Order: sequence, then structure tokens, then C-alpha cells
Amino acid sequence: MAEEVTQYFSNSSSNNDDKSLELVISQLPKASSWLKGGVTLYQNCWFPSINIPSIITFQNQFKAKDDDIIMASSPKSGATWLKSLLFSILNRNQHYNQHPLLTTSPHHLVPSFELTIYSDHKLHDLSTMSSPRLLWTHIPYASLSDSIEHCSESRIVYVSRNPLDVIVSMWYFANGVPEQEWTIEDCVDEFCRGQNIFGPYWDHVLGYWKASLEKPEKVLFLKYEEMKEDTFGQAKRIAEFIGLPFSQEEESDGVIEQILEMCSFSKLKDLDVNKHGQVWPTFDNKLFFRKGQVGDWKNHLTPSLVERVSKVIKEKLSGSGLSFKMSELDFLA
Ligand code: PAP
Repeated sequence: MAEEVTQYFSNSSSNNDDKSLELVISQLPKASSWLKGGVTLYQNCWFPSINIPSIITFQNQFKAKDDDIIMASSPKSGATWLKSLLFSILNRNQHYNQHPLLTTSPHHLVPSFELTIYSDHKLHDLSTMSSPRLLWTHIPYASLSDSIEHCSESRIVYVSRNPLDVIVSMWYFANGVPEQEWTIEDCVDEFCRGQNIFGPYWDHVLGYWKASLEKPEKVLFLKYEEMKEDTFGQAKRIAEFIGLPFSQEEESDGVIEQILEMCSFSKLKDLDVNKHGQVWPTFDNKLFFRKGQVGDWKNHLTPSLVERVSKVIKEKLSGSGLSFKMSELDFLA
């Protein structure tokens, strides 16, 4: 069925017949979710149902360019932070009157394929965007456009986060949406069944993890916990990966520290632009800045919930070489 959907789009013009599209998509497997419209299984991923047309449009239309920088993440893994950092690193030599992050949400500075650019599932000409283009997605590696895979010079920066903090972050986020009530048990259950949005989580992280091992020059795999522990070192790593390393002069002038300060949790959370308004367009900006810590799961998950998640994650990540630091002290073996 997933092939039929892709085929449908490949054969159709930009004036897709929405009714036939809806019919084809309606036959894909569905599950309920805290997210309005639930999730739909397409190419082995539980995508938000409302985003399926835009994801397929992206897959069929997007043409990568050599200097593109594509940012990817599983939900609640640190995308807001990484968007701010990448944007600031990339534009550090622009002469702004004031830094754009002071007045614009990071989500508006770095557009999403599925949530903004292709959200109307129409043809879009992105060739006019200034280069290098900084773009973002939650789409798993296996479902990225072939064009990104085959465009040898374009770069992918992926941020991952330990599953327990992801669950707690998602739980808060979901309950921040009006008329939403979702228990932490529901959240764990959905996560362990692999039916969380853009899940299964383990397929998402492993897809990018394996790609980063196979093509280290193309895919950079970051961990939220390592970014918290050594933000300075990780910012340098990101800058080098995108081909814009900090010079000695920049280092001694404190350019890195200025960027880290601008993108810090406390700075961004306190800005008016991030306290008010919405993105995409139904989520309050403030929901993207909650606590920004490693190990908050200890305050919310019972030992039996932790055990359930750990068991699944150990089994799924076994043999991959991928592990996560869960708090200041612990590692998930
Ligand atoms: P998304 O998947 O909806 O885009 P994403 O930005 O990936 O969300 O993750 C949100 C988490 O990043 C929140 O974590 P928490 O719920 O555990 O607090 C959010 O607080 C955190 N976050 C946002 N900005 C920053 C930042 N500048 N530094 C550190 N963490 C941040």
C-alpha cells in the first residue's frame, strides 16, 4: 500500500486530486495518538496522519543541493536547540542589527519539510532560498528523499536523546495542547509499542546511527546529553562538520561562547518571541522550552515504567554500538 501511495504521487501532476489521495491514504494502517488525527503507518514509520501528504510531496519533489545542511531529529530530542546553534554557527559572519533569534522562533528560522515547506502539498521552488540552505525534518533516514541520499556533498546533522527523557518531554508537550489529557503510562505504552509519532524511536535513531557509521562525512550523529556536557566541544564539532570550522582568531575572540550564550536554554526561554505565539500553527512556542535537563525522567517515571522502557531499548539497540547517558551518572548499557 505504501508503494501505491508513492506511485500515486509520482504519476500525478501538481494538481493532485485530493479525494483520490485521501482514499489511498485511508487504506494505510492507523493508530490513535495524543496528536489530533492519530498516526498512520507508512514506510514502517508511524507518521502523524495529517503530515502524510506533505511527506510524500517532499519525497517526490525535493531536490538536494551540494551545500544543503539538513537537520534531523526524533521528536523531543533537542531540535529547537540544534536549530538555534546551526543557524548561529552558519550565519556568524552576517552583520545583523540584532541577532535574528532575539525576535524570531528557531522553528521559523529553520523551516521543516513536512510542517512548513510542503505542508500544503503543492509544488515549491526552493531554488531561490539563499545558500547554504538550512532545513529540518523529523522524517526517518530510510524515508528521506532519494535526492538527499544521492547528493554526495549535502550534509545531515542528527540529534538524538535518551529515551526516558524523550518520553517525559513528549508527555509534557502533549498535555500542553488544549483539551489534552494523556497519562505517563499511556505515553510509555505507546512508546514501547513503537507507535509514538515518527516512531518506532529505535528505528529512527538506528537509521541515522548506522548511516553516520557508514558515511561519517555525510551524517553527523549528536547526542543531547553530550551537548549538555560539553556544549563548547560539540559546537566546534558541528562547525567542522558543516565545513565552517571556527578559526583560532574566532576562538580567542570568544565567538563560540557568544553563540552558546545566545542559544542557551535560559536565554531562549526568556525571550518574548518564545513565550508567546504559535508554530505550525497549533503549538504554543513556550511548549518547546520546558526544563532542558538530562535525567528529569527520575522525577516522573516509576521503577516499573523505567524497567519496561529499558528492556525494550536494550533489546532493540543490542549490537548496534549505540547507547545513551541517562543522567549525570548512568549509562544505558
Ligand atoms: P520537537 O521535537 O517538538 O521539535 P525538541 O526541540 O526536539 O522538540 O525537544 C524539546 C526539548 O528540548 C525540551 O526538553 P524538556 O521537555 O526535557 O525540557 C526543551 O526544553 C529542550 N530545549 C529547548 N531548547 C533548548 C536549549 N536551548 N537547550 C537545551 N534544551 C533545550
